Amino acid sequence: MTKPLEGIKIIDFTHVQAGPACTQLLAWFGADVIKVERPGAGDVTRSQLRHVKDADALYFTMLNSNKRSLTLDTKTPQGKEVLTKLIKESDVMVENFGPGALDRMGFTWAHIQELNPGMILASVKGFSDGHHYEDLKVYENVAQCAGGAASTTGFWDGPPTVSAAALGDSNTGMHLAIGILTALHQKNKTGKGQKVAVSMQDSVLNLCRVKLRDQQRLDALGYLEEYPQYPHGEFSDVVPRGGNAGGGGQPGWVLKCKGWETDPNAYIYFTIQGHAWAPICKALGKPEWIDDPAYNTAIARQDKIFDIFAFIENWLSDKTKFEAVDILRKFDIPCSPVLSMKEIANDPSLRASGTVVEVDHPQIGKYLTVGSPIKFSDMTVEVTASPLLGQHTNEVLADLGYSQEEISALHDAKAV
Ligand code: CAO
Repeated sequence: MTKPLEGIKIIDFTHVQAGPACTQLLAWFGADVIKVERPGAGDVTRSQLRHVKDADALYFTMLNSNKRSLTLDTKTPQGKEVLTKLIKESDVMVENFGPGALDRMGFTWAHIQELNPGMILASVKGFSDGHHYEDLKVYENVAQCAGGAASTTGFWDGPPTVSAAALGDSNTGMHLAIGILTALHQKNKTGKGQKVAVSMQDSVLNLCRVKLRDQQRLDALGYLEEYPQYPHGEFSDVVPRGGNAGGGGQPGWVLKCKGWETDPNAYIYFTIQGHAWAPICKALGKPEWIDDPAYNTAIARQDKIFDIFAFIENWLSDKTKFEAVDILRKFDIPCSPVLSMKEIANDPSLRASGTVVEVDHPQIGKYLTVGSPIKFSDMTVEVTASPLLGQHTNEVLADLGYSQEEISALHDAKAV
């Protein structure tokens, strides 16, 4: 079975997480992704947080599966020549270097277009072109702070808080993948490539859009009715941190279940969605709340929301998080156990769906990774091991038409 992106050749000039997450996704879907890395060193994540001495670290293997690795020193004349050939033969080049690095290497967008007018150049930067911080190098948490996630995450009496989810890195990579596929679709019609640029700040903000909604509601009203601060707390002129309240507007909270005293994840997330109120009352054994005007609307409940949560916690106190969800699901109530990474790693459903996959690697043996979260009816995504540094150098050079002697000369010159 052919894969949808088979025949698309991608120069993967990415490192760390934001860029590699994008190109890994495209490789899963069939693109030939050639990871270009500096000889001797490679992507810095190969050696970051290793758990097996001298082997590629999980940080690398979990973001670079299904790719080929070409070592190339693009600052040498011979390395530039190889890159030039590669550009002429490829469809997409993806990079997430620091600002200006590609230009300093001699590969400006204008030059790339001269070499290959069909080329799609896809870039991740911390901030967008022309932004007053465009010169900054950026990592994950920097982007979460710049994109509005940190100021709106956490509890009102604590500091701004970053999320464990890679909102700045992998999320930006996913945005870039959408941009690349869009540009490829356009190229099918026009034959022309284009530059696709995604900033980490913008990608974080795109996920914080409801908080920009809330800022405007706050400006207009002076309060936000679904936040825990309403009606008793104080609002300033900026969107406050709402703890575990639902960001979209559905009041909910993380609630303790049986065993919370010793298990840090013995909790469920419980949403008091408007339409779920009647089933919730039935499940909790409080049918009298269904039509009681003091309880039957979200706004009526808000001033006693923590009393309601305390009542639910009392109901949960003799139930594990899994037992509680099994009861609540029968009433069609939106909820979930708070799952630890250990529980996720061992979840049979996630294994069966290919979302958690076991991969065999020549240096570190078997390890788990997150497979494609996107499922297709006509394609099963197979996750293969990430390449060792330079594993495909000779193969890629031969594909480009280099003879064995020329390949040896490139090695001797330390260009590959
Ligand atoms: N051959 C020769 N030189 C190479 C090379 C190769 N194959 N690959 C990279 N280099 C060079 C670059 O040309 C650059 O050289 P100059 O600065 O001298 O022009 C140099 O390596 C450093 O590149 P860099 O700026 O990308 O790397 P850094 O470690 O200093 O910064 C990072 C890392 C991530 C902060 C920066 O790349 C960045 O801001 N990227 C954009 C935002 C981003 O993607 N951040 C998320 C990363 S995931 O958390």
